[in-house]
Amino acid sequence: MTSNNPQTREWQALSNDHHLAPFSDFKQLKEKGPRIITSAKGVYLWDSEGNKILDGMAGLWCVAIGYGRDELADAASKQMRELPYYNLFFQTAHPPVLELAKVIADVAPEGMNHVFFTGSGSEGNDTMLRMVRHYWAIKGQPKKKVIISRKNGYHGSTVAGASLGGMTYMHEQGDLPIPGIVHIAQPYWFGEGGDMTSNEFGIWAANQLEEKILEVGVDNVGAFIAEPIQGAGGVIIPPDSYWPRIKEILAKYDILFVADEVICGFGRTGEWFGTDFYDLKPHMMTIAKGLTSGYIPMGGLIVHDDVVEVLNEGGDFNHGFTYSGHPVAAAVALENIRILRDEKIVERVRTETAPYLQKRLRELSDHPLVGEVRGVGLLGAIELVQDKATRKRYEGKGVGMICRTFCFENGLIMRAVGDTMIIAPPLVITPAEIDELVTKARKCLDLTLSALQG
Ligand code: PXG
Repeated sequence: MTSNNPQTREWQALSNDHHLAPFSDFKQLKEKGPRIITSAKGVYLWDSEGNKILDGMAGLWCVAIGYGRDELADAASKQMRELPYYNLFFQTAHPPVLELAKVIADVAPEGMNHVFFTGSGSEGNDTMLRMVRHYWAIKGQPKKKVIISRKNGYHGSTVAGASLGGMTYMHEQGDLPIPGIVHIAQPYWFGEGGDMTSNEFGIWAANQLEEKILEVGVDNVGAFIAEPIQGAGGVIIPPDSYWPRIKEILAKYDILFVADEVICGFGRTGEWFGTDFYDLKPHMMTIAKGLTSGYIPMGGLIVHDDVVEVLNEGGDFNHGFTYSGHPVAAAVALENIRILRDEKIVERVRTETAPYLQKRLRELSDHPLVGEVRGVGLLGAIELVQDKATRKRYEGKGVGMICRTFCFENGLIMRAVGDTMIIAPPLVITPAEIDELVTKARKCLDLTLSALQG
């Protein structure tokens, strides 16, 4: 409890007494007290101490159109007055969900024309797992149950989501993964590439998929799931050789390919989807986050026509949520996508702000702490190292956390994944705001270096 502000202290006391926060050490949070975020506009947040903070993470990778857009609030309010809730079970539907499914099909890659809605990305991936197994059962191959995923991938925090994900610290709590989910190496050259060149390593990592398919037996494998670019794992941009080799392997074996677009989707790479950026041609795409710019929870699974054709022959799909396709969420998503399209935000990322951010970020490569700067679109990662040439880390110093704390104190949200600093600002960030972000990032790198030397 560090604040002198009575209002902040009151909120922190409520946190201590009643709130259990996600992905947190409850006891440690009680000692430190949470920072209370009270309002936001554009790319900026304000906390209860009056600090203005540049949000380099778009909330949690989601606030694509920036904070404070009245149009989304108005869309929600209008829909709440007209039809605040109705379900999609028992042969009913409502206009916002139908219009939204059509608009998503318009912006999604060719053939991706059907959407199953959920309340989150995790539920989208639960839906995927059940739909993949249902699909193969309908096709008379019920043994094709195994889903291949990747170490250090992130696919959510439900039992299926956390199992699909490759976060060992999540698996350790509660006997995960569940049976039928196996993991292969990730294409993280900087961390795991050893003496290989980036492209050699990309081929090696992709070949792990083929090895795993052969080990499990193609008759037992239902699908491969991957993020086009791993987000929560530390903005892992695969080597150029990776996706082309994965595509060759997928073409060889009869399994489904699921692109988890929860972070890459809706413009983050400068294309509508990460699959457009890498030309991946998936059978299913998990979506959430940018779908509503985080203004209201919503996720879903976009499904290719070829898969739907099979599902159409399978009778009931016994799966769904009370809030599948919630009308208020659908109305907000519709307005969000209208803004993304009308204001040409994805095009602006591709042609203007992504090239500018990537150029400015790479200027940080000369900093003594920085081993690599990488990025695509409005995603960026900065690797903090002790020795640039050997990529040796500062072992046991928690450098990433030191840097993250300096960032917070200096008005910038930049996340730490281990000793990798990551950013994913709102898609509406301007060149001037990018300048501010990079200037603050350099200052915090300097402060981190001084702290390590002091
Ligand atoms: N897939 C991907 C690729 C994600 O990034 C999910 C699925 C799950 O979505 P929901 O809506 O169920 O959270 C995500 C979510 C982090 C962090 O630390 C990232 C996410 C969630 C929480 C923390 O970067 N991504």
